[in-house]
Formats: sequence, structure tokens, C-alpha cells
Amino acid sequence: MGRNIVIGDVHGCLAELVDLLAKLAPARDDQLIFLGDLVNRGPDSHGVVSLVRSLPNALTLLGNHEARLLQYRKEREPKILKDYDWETVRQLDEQDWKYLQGMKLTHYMPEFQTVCVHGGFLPKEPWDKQGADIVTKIQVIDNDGNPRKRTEAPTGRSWADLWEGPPFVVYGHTPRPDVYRRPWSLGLDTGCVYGGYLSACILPEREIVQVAAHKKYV
Ligand SMILES: [Mn+2]
Repeated sequence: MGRNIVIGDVHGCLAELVDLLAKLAPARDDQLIFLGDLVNRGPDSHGVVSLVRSLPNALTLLGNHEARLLQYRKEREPKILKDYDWETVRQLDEQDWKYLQGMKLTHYMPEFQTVCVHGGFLPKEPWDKQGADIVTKIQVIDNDGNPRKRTEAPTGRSWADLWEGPPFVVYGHTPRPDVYRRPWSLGLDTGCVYGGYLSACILPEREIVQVAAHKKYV
């Protein structure tokens, strides 16, 4: 049986993804699970999506950046987009868009009682009943128990600090200087696009493999 390799937020960092794949040297029967936010902020969103599309046995979960781009694609309302989305819209080809449309919200591995998701979950609610607006965006819980971005609720607590599994959760979306290990979760976004690291986690051992960013892109 192959390895299960989870990879954090790439954000257009193609060179670092190439480095990480070289270090991991995935075999044909290894399963790769990307945690979403393949695109935006970094230099080559199209390059990243087309590389990931070409990998055998790879799946990608929906990130908030892909969700926003898909909403724009559907509604054609320019106000939906952030400034840096326009460059990504310019880069993506039809096959890239098709790939974005196929992204799932979660990936559950019953053999490890582990679920992968882009953002996270509202603690004390069943994980598999939570919608895209929560699971692709949540970072912290505010004082009223609502899911928020860190910038919206600076005194809020990380959802991961309050999450008690099972299942164990592997997620991205909240960049930190290093991987964030809690008893029931592992945060894998180590801010590659901000000059940090691109991180992977091999399950079930939860072994971490990292490569350094070539530069600070934002
Ligand atoms: Mn994100």
C-alpha cells in the first residue's frame, strides 16, 4: 500500500511545489491530497494547477480562493473578485477551471480516522454537516461562538484549540511559522508564499516534510 501525503497551501508557488515533490518522490501508488488554495498571491497559479492536474493519484480540496474564483465564474460579478484574483483569472485555462470545479470540501480516511479540509470545522458540531462557507474559511471562533477570520476577531481562539476528535483533522488556510500540532489536529499552512515553508504530512505517522520558499512573494 502506498503512502498518504497531505500537502498544504501552495498559492502559486510552483518552484517550491516542484522542490517538495522531488523531496517526497511519490510512487505510483502514493495518494496525494492537496489542502486547497493552489492559486493566488504567488507567481504561477496556472503552473501549479496544471502540474497538480497531471499528477497520478492526486486530489485537491476546495480552498476559499478557489471558491471565490468559481463564484465569479458562475455569476460574472466583478465585485466578487479581489485585486489579485484578476491575474489568476487571466492565467487559468479551461482545463484548470474544470479541475477547480471538481474540488471536494473534505477527504475522510476511515483507516486513520482522519479528515482533511482547507480551513477547519466549528467545534462541537458534526464535521460532515458543515458547509463550504465554514470549512473553507474558518480560522478562529469569536466570543459568540461564530466562525471568523483572525483579522475579524483578533481575540478569538483558533478552532483547532477547541476541536476534540475523533476524527483527527489535517488542514491549511491559517499560516503560521511552523506546523501547528494539537491533540486532534495538525495545521499544515506554513506560509510558503510569505517566505516560509511548503509543508507536507505523511499519514498515518504524521511525518512532516518541508521545503523553504525561494523568496518572499507577498
Ligand atoms: Mn485559505
